[in-house]
Amino acid sequence: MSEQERTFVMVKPDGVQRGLIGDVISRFEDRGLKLVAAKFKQIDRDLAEEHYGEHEDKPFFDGLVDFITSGPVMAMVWEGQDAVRQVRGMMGETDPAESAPGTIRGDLGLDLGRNVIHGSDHEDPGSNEREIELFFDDEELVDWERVDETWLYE
Ligand code: IDP
Repeated sequence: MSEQERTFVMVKPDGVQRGLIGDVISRFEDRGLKLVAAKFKQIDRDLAEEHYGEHEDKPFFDGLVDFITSGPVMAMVWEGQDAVRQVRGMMGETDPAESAPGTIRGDLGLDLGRNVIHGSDHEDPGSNEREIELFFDDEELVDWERVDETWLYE
């Protein structure tokens, strides 16, 4: 098996309200990724502002913080080979309107400000570890083996 990597994923409040948690989880499970942590929670403004800190100077920042704190989210950690980049590929582009059919945003969304899912950025090395630490304690990350791992990896 090659090197495994962990990535932080969150079904945003629009995805939760629209009943899309199961669909999103199924896609990652079917692909062969392994769920190592999950937490259904209401984000407060401090956590939202820290999570999206890189965007604090952007005009959409306040609206983004309002939105991400407007209802519960499903925060998760998924593990697998090249997981950060593979999950980003499965998500599609930031704007659902520019996302290919078959991707999560391309299948499940239409609007930039309601794009269903967050995933750590493969172009920002270390963002996966930072985001995982922000949302989860070490002991919440579960070490386990999928029974099909020998059939998923050479
Ligand atoms: P990403 O979620 O694909 O990584 P980022 O550029 O990191 O995209 O932006 C974070 C989030 O901020 C996006 O998912 C989207 O919800 C929101 N966002 C980004 N750009 C805009 C914008 O121009 N208008 C409104 N919301 C935006």
